Amino acid sequence: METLEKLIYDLYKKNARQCTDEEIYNALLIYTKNQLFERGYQDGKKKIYYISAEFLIGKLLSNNLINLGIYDDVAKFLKENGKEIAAIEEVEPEPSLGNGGLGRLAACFLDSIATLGLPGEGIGLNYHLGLFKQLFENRLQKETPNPWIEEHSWLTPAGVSYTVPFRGFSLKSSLYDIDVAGYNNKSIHLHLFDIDLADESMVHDGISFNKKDILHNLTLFLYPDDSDDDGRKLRIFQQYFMVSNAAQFILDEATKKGCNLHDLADYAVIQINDTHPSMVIPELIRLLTERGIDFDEAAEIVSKVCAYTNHTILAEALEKWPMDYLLDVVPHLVPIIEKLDEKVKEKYPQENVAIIDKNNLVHMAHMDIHYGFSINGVAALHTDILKTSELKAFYDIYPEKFNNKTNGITFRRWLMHCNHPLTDYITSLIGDEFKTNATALENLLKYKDDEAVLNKLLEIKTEAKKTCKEFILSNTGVEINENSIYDIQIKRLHEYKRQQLNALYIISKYLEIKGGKKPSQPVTFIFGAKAAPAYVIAKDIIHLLLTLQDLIKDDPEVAPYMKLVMVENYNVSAAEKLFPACDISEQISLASKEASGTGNMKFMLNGAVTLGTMDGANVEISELVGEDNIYIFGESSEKVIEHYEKADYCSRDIYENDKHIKECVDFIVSEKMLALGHKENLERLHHELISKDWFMTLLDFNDYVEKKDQALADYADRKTWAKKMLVNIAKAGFFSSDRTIEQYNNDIWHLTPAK
Ligand code: 8GP
Repeated sequence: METLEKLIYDLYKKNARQCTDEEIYNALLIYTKNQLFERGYQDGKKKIYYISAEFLIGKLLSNNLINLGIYDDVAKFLKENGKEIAAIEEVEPEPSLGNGGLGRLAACFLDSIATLGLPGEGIGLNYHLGLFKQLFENRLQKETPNPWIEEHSWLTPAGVSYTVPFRGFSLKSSLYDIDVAGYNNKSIHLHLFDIDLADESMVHDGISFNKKDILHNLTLFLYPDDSDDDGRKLRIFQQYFMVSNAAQFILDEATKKGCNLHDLADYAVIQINDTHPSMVIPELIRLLTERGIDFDEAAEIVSKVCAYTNHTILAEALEKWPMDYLLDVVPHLVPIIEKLDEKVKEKYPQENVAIIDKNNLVHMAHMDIHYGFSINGVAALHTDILKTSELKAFYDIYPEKFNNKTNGITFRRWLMHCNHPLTDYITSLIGDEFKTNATALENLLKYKDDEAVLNKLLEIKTEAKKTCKEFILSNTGVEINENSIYDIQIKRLHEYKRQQLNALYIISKYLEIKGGKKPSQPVTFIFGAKAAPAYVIAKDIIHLLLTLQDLIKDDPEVAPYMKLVMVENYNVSAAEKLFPACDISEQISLASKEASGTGNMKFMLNGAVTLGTMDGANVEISELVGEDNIYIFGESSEKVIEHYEKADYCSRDIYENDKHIKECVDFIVSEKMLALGHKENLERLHHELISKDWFMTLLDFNDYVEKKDQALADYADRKTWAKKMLVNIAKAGFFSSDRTIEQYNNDIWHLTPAK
């Protein structure tokens, strides 16, 4: 730590004890960046380029210190100087470069790529104001800008710039890099392209801005509001800017290493993360033909380089761009896309696999599948559904392209960084092999009847709950009971994820307590979720939760037995405080709709027990832990798909024929609720549940109540519960993103890891 001490003195002419937390943070930022630079970067002939609109990387300081192997030394040094590393962590702003699961997955993957010694890079955009910062005002979500870039930051200008052509003008890019450290290994780069003229001052009234002013707005926000034409076109501007820079960068790197373009596939493999980067296909073809390669060969080369990951089966999330938009923004890609489409139509004339459909919509996923060599889903069930229903027509043509890569999470962040006490305890029991070989966690199973171990696990959980209670108090102003059961649902807000189902359960408990039936154990229901700014019903659900939060908190008859808290601006930093503290993990999507989920994995790794449907990776979790260690409810995915096919689900029938359900649903618009909440929001949501309920909330309600009641009752038998916790932790090894990345590499990328 001498160099750190010296650096601090050189910077501030005083020693660490006399510095402010901000000064220490800045010194550590410089120190860590230097260490990463000295350690060097993964390199090799062939590289994986992971292109993604989102990288939800979270704060970087502690994670980098862990991966550099100096976390403990730095923490000790700080302590000796009267500082707490936790306080220093608070100084760091969280990069706002992502939204949800897909973005966080990309971040976990970069960590694992570096850790496994694979040559790779992430490529995305440098959004100045992020997604948005969520505020609660009047029990409604309000979006405000989320600036995160400071004068000193993890971004390093790379001195790289390209020209990106649009219709009628072009834009110059500037590249910024963030180093992503491997655990005990070299780093890789996250490359973030930006424009120099981005003008944050044009944003007013929350997150409104002139969507037409591309020269100044291009990199302001991730997922700008696409409820109008200009918003949708802005997304195309962003996507093309991202992939054109990526394509130019990749060709530059490859040619510098001796690639003659014909052999590009020996130098580069591109993973297209959902459809946002799909235009990289026509863009690469454009650049290759510009450099003298004929069209057919260019298309063939690109098809050997590009692989596509699908993250959702929700039709509205599979991007289809009107040809008119593309003509307006990137007319030079249009003849290329048309040619690609013609080639497809010659061979496969059926409408459902066309790139350009009869309404002149360009199906980005279809282009990826025809002109990529691999398509993968993100959990076993999801990949099965892709093959047998959503993308069946493509599976019939290209069975060899389809493969599954069940998602994973990096244990460096989601255990070692966010839960030091649990990490240390596991290490004391089974050594630290699990840090590089996650399945070694199974060695914990030999302690599953060891009372001392089980008690210690409970003790660690209780401590985490106390810490989390402090966080919740500062975030929401609500004091929760650390001896209550923590039941947590944290994820993007979407009707298919069914936060509304959880809310209906809470209403039913509320009514029970009011009717005199007190639960034997107090419960705290914790939520965290952002709703897309234009997603009306999702925002109504937030309003319902916030209204219930206040109703319950201020009712002395109910508050001692249950609380509901909704964390404001749920992000990675909040997640790191919530996962370790959870008892019951809510994974209650309508079966078939959640592609995988990754929060479910983080919870189990930190000793929470899942309450979930047979959806996404829940299916694999349940197979691993066995039925005694998970609570499963709800309709199966086959049945759900059948309901959609037959269009025979009618929520109103259920509502009218089940008194209890009717009572809970109607409570949303009861006098009590309307006295606190807004009529418009609550009535709209009430109406939606009765007249549509597209994600079949009412169908699963009774089964959910039964299983949730069971889980809450089982919690009382502390020893048996602790055993469930232990089994969940022990079986979480499969969900390490190191395993996932190894599979991507073995089956898709074929890179040679550094020794
Ligand atoms: C998510 C899926 O919803 C989730 O099941 C999966 O675990 C995760 O991707 C990683 O594979 N999808 C998204 O985050 C997503 O579709 N985001 C849209 C805003 C693009």
